[in-house]
This record gives sequence, structure tokens and C-alpha cells, in this order.
Amino acid sequence: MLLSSNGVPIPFSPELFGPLRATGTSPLPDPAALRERLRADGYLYLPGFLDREEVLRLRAAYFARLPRAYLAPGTTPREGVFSGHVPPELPEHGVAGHPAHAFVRSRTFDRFVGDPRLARLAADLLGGDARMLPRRILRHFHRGTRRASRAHVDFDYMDRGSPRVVTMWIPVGDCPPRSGALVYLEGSHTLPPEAYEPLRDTTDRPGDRRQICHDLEFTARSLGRRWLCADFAAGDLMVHVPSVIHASLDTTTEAMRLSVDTRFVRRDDTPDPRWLRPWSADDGA
Ligand SMILES: O=C(O)CCC(=O)C(=O)O
Repeated sequence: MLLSSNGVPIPFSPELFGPLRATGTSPLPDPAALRERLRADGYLYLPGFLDREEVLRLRAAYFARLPRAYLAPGTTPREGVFSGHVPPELPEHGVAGHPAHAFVRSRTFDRFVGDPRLARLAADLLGGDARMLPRRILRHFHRGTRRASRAHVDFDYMDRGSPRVVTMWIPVGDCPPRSGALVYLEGSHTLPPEAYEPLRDTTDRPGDRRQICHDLEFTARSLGRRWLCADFAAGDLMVHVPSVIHASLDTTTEAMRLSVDTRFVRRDDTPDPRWLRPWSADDGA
């Protein structure tokens, strides 16, 4: 199988891809064990941490806000199947006037991300009372765009505040690699930034040094590490540290890729001020 990210192909081979290590959620290990695993791996993959039905309700609620022509005829918003046609009157994803912009400011969205289990997990991982940063992102990709998240570490986007951050990534729907899953570069949170600095010269966005690279095969081979991935299902939760390299794959399935990412810091830490406002896709943060 050939995957791609930002249109650049990458073979789905054992040399380049491996499985994410799952942490069981029933019961969830104790906080010390969770912290130790996050420290060791740079991520926690928590299958079924959230209620699948609740996640699918959020999926339905978002896709129901899009013009009907976005969805394939005879399918439901909950399925989120792309029609192949983006209504031309729709603004760019996530800017004012696009449904994603209003959705991240809605009560439905607030209730979902306000799930106390997420805040509790963040507090357990950060070792103190945690606060969710208001800039919470809703990402939506569909087949045909050859657009995905380039290899990056979160701290490069939030380096004006405390580095003691945990990110939670929530697939809002089933999300196998071909639907545009997130992938993590194995053990990359232990690399000194100088190790991947030279990769920033190989880029399809020369004006932005924050991302590391858009070519995932080149990144894996240059750093001698595999991309770790999973067949994500609605209800799964990923948590990661701000120093782990991650990226996403292109969406090539009929089903659209929808996800939420949100970050927590300790209440007694100072966060990057750019993350204190609700997300807008053109906010430059
Ligand atoms: O969903 C994506 O494609 C990127 C998400 C991400 O980079 C993050 O959650 O830190």
C-alpha cells in the first residue's frame, strides 16, 4: 500500500511504519504509570478512552452544519462521506463564516471537550491542577486535497510559554491511516532539536521554519526512525508531549477525516498567549 502526506508518497512498509503501543483503558493504569509511559514513549495511545457514541454525535453535529452538497447523496452527517464537491460559497476551513469557526465556539463543542475525564487525565499527567487552553482546533480533511499536517513538534508553535504541556488529539470518527491518521516518529521526543534542524531546509513552505518537513519518508530515513500509526476508532484518544515529532497522512477514503486537538497546562504555569484565544484558521498561531 502506498500512502502519502501533502501529496508526497510514502510506502506503507515495515521499514517505515510500526504500530503505536496501546495503553489499556479498562481500567486505566494509575497516574504514576501513565506519567512513566508518557515520559518513555512521548505519547499515550488510549483506545476507547472516550464514549464512541458521544464522539460520533459530535461528528454528526459538525457535518450537519455543512451545506448538504458537501455530503454524498444518501449518506448521513454522522457518516461524514464526501460528495467530491466543496460548495463554492463556503469560506476557507476554520475562518470566520466557515461552520468550523462557529462550531469550536458552540456549547456542543464546549461540552464535548469539557469532559471532566480529559481534565482529570491532564492533571494526572502534569502532576497538578490543569487548565485547557482556549485555542482548540477542529481539523477536517477530505480526499483529493493532498493536504495534511507536516512533521513538526508542538513546542515550535507555543514557545512563548511553559513547555510543560500535554496535547490531546481526538479522532472524531474512525480514522485508519488512509483516512489521514496522525503518525508519530518513534522515540523522537528524546532527540535534541539540532538533530532535525537540517531537515527544515527540505520543505514545501520555505517561509515557515516551524514545521520540520513535508516529506515523511525523507524524515524517517534521515532520522533513522519509523512512523508509528494505528487504525484509530471513534472513542480513541492520543496524548502527546510537545517535543515529539508527528505529522498526518493524506485522506484518501470516501469518509472525511475530522479531529479535535486541545492542549492543557498546569494552572500555575504561564501559557503561550497565542493559545489563549479561541482558534481561527487564520490566527497565525
Ligand atoms: O490533526 C492533525 O493533522 C495535526 C494535529 C497535531 O499536530 C496535534 O494535535 O498536535
